[in-house]
Amino acid sequence: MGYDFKSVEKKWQDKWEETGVFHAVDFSDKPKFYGLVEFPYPSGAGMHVGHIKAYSGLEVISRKRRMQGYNVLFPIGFDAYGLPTENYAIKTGIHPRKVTDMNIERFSSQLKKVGFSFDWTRVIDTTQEGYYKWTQWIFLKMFEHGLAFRDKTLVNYCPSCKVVLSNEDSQGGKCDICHSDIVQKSKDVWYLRITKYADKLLEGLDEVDYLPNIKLQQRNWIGKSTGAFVDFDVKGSDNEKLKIYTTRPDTLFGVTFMVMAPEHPMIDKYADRIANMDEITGYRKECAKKTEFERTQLVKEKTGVKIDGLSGINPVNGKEIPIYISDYVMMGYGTGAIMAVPAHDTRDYEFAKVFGLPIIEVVKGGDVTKEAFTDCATGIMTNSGFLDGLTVEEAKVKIKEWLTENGKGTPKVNYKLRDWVFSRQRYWGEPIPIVHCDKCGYVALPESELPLTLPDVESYMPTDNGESPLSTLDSFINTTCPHCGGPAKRETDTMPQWAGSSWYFLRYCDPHNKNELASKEALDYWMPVDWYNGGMEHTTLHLLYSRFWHKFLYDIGVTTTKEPYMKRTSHGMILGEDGQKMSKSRGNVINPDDVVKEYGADTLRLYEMFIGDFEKTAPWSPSSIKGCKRFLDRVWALQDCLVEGDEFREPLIASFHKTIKKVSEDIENLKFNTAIAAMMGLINEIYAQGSINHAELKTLLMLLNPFAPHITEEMWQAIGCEGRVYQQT
Ligand code: ANZ
Ligand code: ZN
Repeated sequence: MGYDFKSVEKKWQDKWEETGVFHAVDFSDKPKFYGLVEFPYPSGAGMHVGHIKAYSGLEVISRKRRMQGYNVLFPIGFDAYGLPTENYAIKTGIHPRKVTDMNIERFSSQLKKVGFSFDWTRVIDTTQEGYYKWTQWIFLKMFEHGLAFRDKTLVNYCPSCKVVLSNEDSQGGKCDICHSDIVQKSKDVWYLRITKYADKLLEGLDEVDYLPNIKLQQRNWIGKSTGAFVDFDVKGSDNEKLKIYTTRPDTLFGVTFMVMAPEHPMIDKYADRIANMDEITGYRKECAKKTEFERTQLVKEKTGVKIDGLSGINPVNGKEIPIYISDYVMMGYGTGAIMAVPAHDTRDYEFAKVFGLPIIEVVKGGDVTKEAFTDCATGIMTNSGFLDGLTVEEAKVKIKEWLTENGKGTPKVNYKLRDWVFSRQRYWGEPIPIVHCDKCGYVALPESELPLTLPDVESYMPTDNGESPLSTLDSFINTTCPHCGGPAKRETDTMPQWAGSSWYFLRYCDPHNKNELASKEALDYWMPVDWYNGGMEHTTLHLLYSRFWHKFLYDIGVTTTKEPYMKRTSHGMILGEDGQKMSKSRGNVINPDDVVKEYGADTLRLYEMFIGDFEKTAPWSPSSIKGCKRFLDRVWALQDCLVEGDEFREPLIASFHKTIKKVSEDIENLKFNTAIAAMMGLINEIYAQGSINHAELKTLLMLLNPFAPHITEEMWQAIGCEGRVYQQT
């Protein structure tokens, strides 16, 4: 008897939907489990096989949790604001609203065809007024608490997308969206003061169970370092001090030159005393063309210009120190100037070699005639006056005391983390609910005026001047000041795509609430997320941003837990058959619809869990899909050798218990592939044995159900078992 997956899968999917069996129950007495997957961006390309893998991990775990007696919340939604939709809309002339609705519908039907056990009553779409009202509300709260502010700054500007990008959206000096080169442009923008939360974001990592490399990424991005500001007197000036930031004040005796960022304001201040100002101006012009990424790359040859007319005085020994400008020093970090210790810093070493500057060893242990000795955290000080003979650790303490006592410097903690550029000059995003009044400045809209709806416009083309398309809409811009009632103008920038995804996990707890972003009771019951799985590409920024918003909401009493996610894991990407990243241009993209059509949803699910280690990348393999299909056919055919019996029999009894243990444990450790392999092994043993009894088949169906829910429900019913598999314990 053949297995007709087409009609069977559809039948069960309809039943699940009609009966609402996977709806999460608010406030049930059962223990709760909140499993979260990263909600998709509903792109025009439809779903990717990578999405299936991304959701299958927690799908299996959620189904297992239900069978373990948990009340499970396993939601899905759509992160639907963003540039690709807007760009598509511009190209085709179809309004972004329409494009988004079409794409969401397509994604939903694709997800349902795979049989995921999502709670479809809690679907979120970040572009709906009922949702973004609260995104705007959170922004206003941040504004109220001084965490949203305006600043003029050099921003990363993509001339092709005509949009200002955050550093994270322009890594490598390229636009994340269109991959063109970024240029630097001065602009007034909205910022979120994430730096205020740097320490909380670091400390919180001790409370959560994230994969070690994910914690490391969070820590590195925050980049906390402990060091000191040191003041060098500037010779040739009136009492001027050149302040530097260093993590190694213990190496002060090894300073042989200093470097300022090309943009350093001291240069302009003393322009009339600098003999080679022309040369310096020329160098500065060259630097202005480069992105931060180009400037900080280690591999390139060091360049710079010596400032002729200014030099520093080393506070520890009174030595005169030449000052250079060079693009390897950034204006935006520390003080924009450094003391260079070529013996113990690689970049300084390279610079010293190019400019023929002296190299003085101050920590013993390396060979500084060959290279910088940087691995010197445990070394002994030398050539360092009153620090000689101390360990590096001791010297750090002593020099900080000395600097403080002598008024030459102060201990200082520094962070790599920058404030978050929160403005986008595009149409398809949440309007920023702020009004600008000539008298009152930037004024928040009252809460009663939320949501500030995105106007439904005919033209959402970017403007030529880099301003938002909303800036061309007089009816939108002109308003009255909520504070003084006088004429005022609305903010025309919109929020970045990161906004909607920074709090969506809260909305799932109470998605239809009209009065609050979610009720306290619902948040109390469901939060924190017990397990969050997503792509490795989101373990830095999305995780950091959403933890920041959550911590802020905790501080103002909205949320009840300090951290949003108790556990975070990541899955590996699925590559094309050729081992390359799947992409339209390479023509190696696999459409999940085709696989479902040919082999069925159970086979696709099983295959994606079997394809290799869940956390690693794996190439697509058609022959392996066929193997998974064959396995399911063999499971189906077990009905032909079914015999009576309500206990495991010798000699299968040990194998059954081993498989139960292995599948249960492997699922918890994301070892889905070996769990499936164990079931395949068991089936071989059963066939070797010649028969399977009722109790044995029931057990096998329960074990397999989280992976292949359709075929197992069908067989469960066919062999006359009570209830449904997902109701079993
Ligand atoms: C002297 C020194 C000696 C340094 C040594 C390092 C090793 P993190 O850990 O990233 O905070 N630095 C400071 N400000 C800079 C800027 N604006 N642009 C480029 N480099 C800058 O590193 C801080 C170190 O990076 C500082 O400590 C400084 O070099 C450099 F053996 O000072 B150090
Ligand atoms: Zn006003």
